[in-house]
Amino acid sequence: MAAVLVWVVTAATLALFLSGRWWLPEAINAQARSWDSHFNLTFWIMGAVFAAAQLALSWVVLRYRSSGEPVAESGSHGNNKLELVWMGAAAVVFVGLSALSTAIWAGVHLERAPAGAMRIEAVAKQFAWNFRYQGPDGKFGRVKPELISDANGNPFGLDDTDEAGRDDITMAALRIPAGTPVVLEMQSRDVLHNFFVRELRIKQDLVPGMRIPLRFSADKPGTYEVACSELCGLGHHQMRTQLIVMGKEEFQKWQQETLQQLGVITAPESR
Ligand SMILES: [Cu+2]
Repeated sequence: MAAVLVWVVTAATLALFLSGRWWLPEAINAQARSWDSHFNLTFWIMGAVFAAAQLALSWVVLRYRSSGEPVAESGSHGNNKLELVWMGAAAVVFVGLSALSTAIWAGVHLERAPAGAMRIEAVAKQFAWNFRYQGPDGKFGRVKPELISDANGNPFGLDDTDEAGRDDITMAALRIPAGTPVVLEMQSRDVLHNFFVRELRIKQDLVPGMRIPLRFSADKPGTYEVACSELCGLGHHQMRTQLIVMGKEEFQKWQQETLQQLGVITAPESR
C-alpha cells in the first residue's frame, strides 16, 4: 500500500511539471534564455534523481514489507561504498551546476555595457517608480535634493535653471526600444527596493545612497510588469509599474511626441 502511494505521489509530481501548464513566462532576452536553459538542465537532472530515489524507496518498501514473521536479528549495517558514491555524485552535480551558472550571472551583472547603450535613470521611493531619459542633448540635467517634490511632479528634483535638464523626459513607466542595450542607473530615495521583471529573469536591489547600474536589453516588444520585490513598507504591494518594450521606430515617435509636449521641439505641422 505504502509503495503504491509513493508511485502515485511521484507520478503526480512529475506529471504536474511535465505538463508545462504552470511554467515561467516567456523570456525576452538572450540572458533570460540562458537562465532558462540552465534552469531546465538543473530541473531535468534533479527530476531524474527524484524519480530514481522514489522508485528505489518503493522497491525497498515492497521488498522488506512485513510478512507477519518476527524480524530477524541481523539487520543492515549500511553500505559505506554506496554512501560515498551517491554523496560524491551529489557534490559533483551541485558544484558543477553552480559553476556553470556563474558565467551567466557574471554576464548579467559584471559585463560592461556597449558604448552606444541608452542611459536611463530610475528612482524608487515608497511606493512608486520614476524613470528619466536624457533628451536629444545626451545629458542628464542637474538635480537638487531640495527640489524633489512629488506633489509638483518633480520626483527627481530637476533644476529648471539648468539648460541640460530642459529636454529630460521623466515617466512613471519604463519605455525602451527593442534590441537596444540599456543601462538603468538605479537609486532609492528611502529604503531598499528591488527592480524585478519576470520576463527578463532579473532582480536587482536598489540601495539608498548607491547608484547601481543594471544592464539589459529586451528583444520582444510588449508590456511587462515591473514589481518591487523587496518588502519596503505598507504600500509595497502597490509598488509596480510597466516595462514597455517598443519597436525602434515606435519608440522614436513616442520620444518626439513627448519632447513636443514638453515644448522642447516643435511639431513638424506647426512650423
Ligand atoms: Cu517594495
